[in-house]
Amino acid sequence: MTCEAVYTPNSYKTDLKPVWCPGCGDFGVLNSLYRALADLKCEPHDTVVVSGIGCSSRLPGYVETYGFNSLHGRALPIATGVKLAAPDLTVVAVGGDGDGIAIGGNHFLHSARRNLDIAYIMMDNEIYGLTKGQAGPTTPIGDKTKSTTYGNPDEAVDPCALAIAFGASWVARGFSGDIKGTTELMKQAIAHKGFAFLNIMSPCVTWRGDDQFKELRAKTKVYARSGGRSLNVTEIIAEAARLLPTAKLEEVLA
Ligand SMILES: Cc1ncc(C[n+]2csc(CCOP(=O)(O)OP(=O)(O)O)c2C)c(N)n1
Ligand code: SF4
Ligand SMILES: [Mg+2]
Repeated sequence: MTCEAVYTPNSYKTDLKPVWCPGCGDFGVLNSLYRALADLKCEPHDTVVVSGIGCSSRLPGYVETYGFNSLHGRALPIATGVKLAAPDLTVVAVGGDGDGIAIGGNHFLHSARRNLDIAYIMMDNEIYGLTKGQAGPTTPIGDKTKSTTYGNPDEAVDPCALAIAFGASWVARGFSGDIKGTTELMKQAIAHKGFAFLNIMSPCVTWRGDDQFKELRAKTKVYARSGGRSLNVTEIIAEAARLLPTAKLEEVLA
């Protein structure tokens, strides 16, 4: 007789209490991940959560699986090593926009291109949170931050568009304030066989103010492309079409 373990979201909580600021969007991401792991019945001993450095990169310490809080920008090389050494493990890489698009940008592009079976969850607050609020690659043009007191002079990068351009086989964008929707996207990303990129807009209440929550919710949109394996592509493309201006949609899906 075999006995299947029963997992609930609480099964994945560790004794560590998150040190994020009250109201940080990353709480929503963490709670969604607990739910997704439970729904997928991920065995903690067969699951690894790998991060770089940043507020968001503290997340592996709060998840009762194997975990690795590594170096700034290096979540994906380490996740790649784990997956190559032990292909049967479920590998989830997590981190911030700075970690994944600035210092780790090159790893992000080539991880998408290699299409290894890794789910990459980016907590995008459009800022360097841990180092006290400097502008990063996803900070909108014109935004005033600690390092751009007269307004950010640079155009922001769209991480989803980059992932699609480099061949990621599953791409989506969520919002940390929408736990139900984010959980669903995480389940799809983790179940997807190939590189799945999930860009979760996750407000930094300390360095971006209360309005960022509202702005990010309004901006949240979904892009997706699939190699035809585990996604209902029609559904996702329809969602993208609903949310994006036609010109942008054509550009992204071309
Ligand atoms: C090699 C290296 N360069 C710079 C830093 C300083 N540093 C730590 S976290 C960080 C940026 C964090 O921003 P992000 O990845 O977006 O995470 P967040 O804190 O916003 O969640 C930087 C520049 C570092 N730790 N290591
Ligand atoms: S500084 Fe910002 S990103 Fe970091 S824990 Fe606080 S609210 Fe979250
Ligand atoms: Mg950030």
